[in-house]
Amino acid sequence: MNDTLTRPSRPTSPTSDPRDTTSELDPRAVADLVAGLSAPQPNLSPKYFYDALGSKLFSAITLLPWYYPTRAERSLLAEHAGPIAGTLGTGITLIELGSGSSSKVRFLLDALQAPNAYVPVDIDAVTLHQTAEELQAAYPDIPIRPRAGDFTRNFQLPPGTRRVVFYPGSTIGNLEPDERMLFLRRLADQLAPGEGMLIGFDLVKAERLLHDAYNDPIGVTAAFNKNMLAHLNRVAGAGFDLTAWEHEAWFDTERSCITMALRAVRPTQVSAGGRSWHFDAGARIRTERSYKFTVEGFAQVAGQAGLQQGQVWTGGGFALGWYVKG
Ligand code: SAH
Ligand code: AVI
Repeated sequence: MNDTLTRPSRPTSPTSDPRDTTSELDPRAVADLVAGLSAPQPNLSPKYFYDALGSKLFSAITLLPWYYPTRAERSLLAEHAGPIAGTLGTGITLIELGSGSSSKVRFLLDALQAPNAYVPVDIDAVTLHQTAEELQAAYPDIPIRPRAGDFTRNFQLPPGTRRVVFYPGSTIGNLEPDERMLFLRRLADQLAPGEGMLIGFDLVKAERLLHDAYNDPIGVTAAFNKNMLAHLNRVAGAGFDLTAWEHEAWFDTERSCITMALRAVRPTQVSAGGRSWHFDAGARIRTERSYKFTVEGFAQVAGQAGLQQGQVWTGGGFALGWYVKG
């Protein structure tokens, strides 16, 4: 037997989803890329992490021993499913923002009394529709109505009986404070009195734990971070050289957030939308901020958006709170 490893005869394409054969560019992604790279401190929105591969890399992150938030939130949901379902109420329309693999919602769907419908919303349409199909098979009596799209862009809540917005994962922590406020206000304005949001958010904790959660030694977080460049090469025609950038993540004490960035390991060029940018070795592009909160601080944010804090369940350095429209 010949056990020599063979190389593929052609180099594989740098696309992040090998099944995607489209070459059409997304004009919004091109505009975001041009604006982000032209900023005094170059930055790209974390929403560009999530193509089909990015969603899978995120799922892999959730299995890492160092990434505590997913395990902590799942434990809260498992432990308090009954009281949480009681708080949310009977016959609700459950809308999940950033549903991803929709694995956490199963705790709620198992515990809720006669939910009217489940509406998962996600920017990664491939993962969204695959997951919705699996979920529909597992919960044949609950209508599952997936909606693909960017929830930060003029998102309209679907109509329904007593709507509850489930926003887990501390995905809210990836919005900047001004975006977060606008976003929560826009949602709160659409809710009727008594409707509300069940929000998962990460708590401030020892810097070492935070650092390790975003700097895993296996390199999954680094791959997740770099996949954004592969995604933008595909959808925005960005000419990122994937070998020229490395992952960085550190805790920013002043802002109380982890910042993730890609750092040029040598001088490199990027071109897109008829523009080009030069990055010196050591230059950074910020790709994500992940804000960490206190329960009191988050209650204030919610209050300013018109949502009143109800019960909050905490554990494992994570919080899951009910915020209701008054
Ligand atoms: N809720 C899951 C997944 C969190 S990862 C969990 O708690 O584990 C963040 C999810 O939000 C991803 O599935 C990503 O595709 C989605 N997402 C991020 N930004 C988004 C946006 N602007 N609009 C819609 N979905 C978004
Ligand atoms: C989805 N979001 C809340 C994750 C976070 O922790 O900010 C994304 C992530 N970034 C690196 N690891 C995980």
